[in-house]
Amino acid sequence: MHSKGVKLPVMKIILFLIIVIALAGCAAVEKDKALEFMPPDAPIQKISITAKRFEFTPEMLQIKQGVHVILEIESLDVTHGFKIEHYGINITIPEKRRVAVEFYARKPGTYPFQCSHFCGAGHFGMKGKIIVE
Ligand SMILES: [Cu+2]
Repeated sequence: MHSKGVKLPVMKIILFLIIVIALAGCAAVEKDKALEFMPPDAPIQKISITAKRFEFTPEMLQIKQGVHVILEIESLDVTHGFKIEHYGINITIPEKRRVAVEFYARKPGTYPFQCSHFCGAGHFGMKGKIIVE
């Protein structure tokens, strides 16, 4: 009976540690979903971006934390894609068309974006980044 009384707290501690480690693992891969957690009074910032083989212009966007960002992306030539992994955004921009995506810049950080629709030889180098500060 005595040994059982000692083991039980140990088991509880091990279980607790497993839960803590599991939660920490989830936090490490936490992503923002586009407009999740956006307060209704978040200031809006519209930014125009052009896409053409094989670059986005501008390729670096600096955004203040807490802003509701609306990106208007226009393809000047062929069909491109626009993907921001962090915000769960991935859309197609048909040739010579303009498409808007929006997200809430909740946390500071550097979030890469890229073309997600194969557009030719330089496709995999067609990328940029969003810096939220
Ligand atoms: Cu592409």
